[in-house]
Amino acid sequence: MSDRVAPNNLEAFWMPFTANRQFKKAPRMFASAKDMYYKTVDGRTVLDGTAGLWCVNAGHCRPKITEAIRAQAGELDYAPAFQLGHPKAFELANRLVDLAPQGMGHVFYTNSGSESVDTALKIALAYHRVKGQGERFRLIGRERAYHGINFGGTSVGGIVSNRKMFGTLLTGVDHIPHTHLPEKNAFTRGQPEHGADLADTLERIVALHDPSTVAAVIVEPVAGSTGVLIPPKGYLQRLREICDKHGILLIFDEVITGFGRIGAPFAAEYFGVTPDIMTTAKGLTNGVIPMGAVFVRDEIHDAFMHGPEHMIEFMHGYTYSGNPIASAAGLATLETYQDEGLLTRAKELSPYWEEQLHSLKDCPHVIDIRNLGLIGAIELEPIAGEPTKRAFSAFLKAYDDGLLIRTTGDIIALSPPLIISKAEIDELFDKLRKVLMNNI
Ligand code: PXG
Ligand code: PLP
Repeated sequence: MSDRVAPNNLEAFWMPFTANRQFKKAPRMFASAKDMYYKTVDGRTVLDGTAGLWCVNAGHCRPKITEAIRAQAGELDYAPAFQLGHPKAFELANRLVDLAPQGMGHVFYTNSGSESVDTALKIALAYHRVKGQGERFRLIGRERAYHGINFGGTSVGGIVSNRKMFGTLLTGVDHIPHTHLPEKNAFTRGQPEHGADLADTLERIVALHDPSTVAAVIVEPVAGSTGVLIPPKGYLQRLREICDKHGILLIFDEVITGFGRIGAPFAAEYFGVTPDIMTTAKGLTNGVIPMGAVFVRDEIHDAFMHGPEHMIEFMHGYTYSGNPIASAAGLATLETYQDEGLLTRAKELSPYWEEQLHSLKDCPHVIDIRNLGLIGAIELEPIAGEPTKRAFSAFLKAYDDGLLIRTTGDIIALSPPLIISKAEIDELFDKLRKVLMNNI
């Protein structure tokens, strides 16, 4: 039957997080990419203002990464992940823990941010159980959080539209408030002054449930998907203190912030707050091959290493955990980041980035601008009765004008590859200014 379907028919592919019917009427397709630019199938050039989906941190089609994948595919394509291994997965793990905060000496491999989050939640629950505290079963997330789309991540996540279709989700989950305070913090450059006290709500929620029943708190150090919420000064430190006080694990979801996005290898280092578990994916392989990694503190890992040595210590894993081609891509990606200083480049560029971004303040309908590292967000006033439409039409106009931006609700999020030059930052904001001035 399928041989009657024309190869370019768009129906069969049910696209993720996409308005399928609208897309298929007027598809937007990329044919190739190099460094900062995509080429569309109709030959137009599009500046990548979003590093794909926050993942192509070193820019597109970088030779070292491409070559590593090519070579690995011809040498060892797959090795079983359970009870067997291959050297590159171990080599990559060592390189990764070298970049991580002190004392986070172990990584568990996954294939995506969503899998990293569900893995982290399971490690947290199992850790308390192996420590004889199986009554710690509750998980705390935050309003507006995005932790991927698996059941655990959806449950601790706080984006209502991502949750409401899916029934009861995990039980024993609660949420602290988000930190978006536009009336106090609008147009802040870097970390906002107001809102650290919102962390104290954790103390109240924990008290409500009895602290000894809480396993873990998970937050994005900088919330990305929901439209870029920068943590108020002192907020993450306060969460850390409350978790420490009650023996609760703190998980940082660094799927977006990991690998240089805000000017340090990880947000944990940037903010000087060390979590117990850290989830990553995206930039780990420059987005080129699916791979994620969950970093854990040594004490957590070591707590599992008891009992008879022939027994599996943690009943969890994926067919593709530490896949050889993904491992090779990861090693080549880290080499590229290190060769080019990309893990700290956002720090050098961020003053220029911030200046150009905030120059859009006077464009019509702009109600807030926020930034950190090489992340920027422009919040637009929604069209009355038609939320999301203004930002989405900006996205469509920008795409037509040769600029890729990302929108969520009425917020434009920007996160270019970390190789972006000042001239390309100028090009990005020139194009965006034209879009915003153009009656959207
Ligand atoms: N945690 C965080 C903090 C994320 O940002 C995930 C988990 C899930 O990762 P996977 O690899 O399963 O998608 C993410 C993913 C956007 C956008 O435009 C953000 C993500 C994915 C796609 C689009 O903001 N974040
Ligand atoms: N479903 C079935 C029937 C399986 O056999 C497996 C893995 O063996 C899975 C799901 C999980 O797949 P993965 O390990 O790729 O996450």
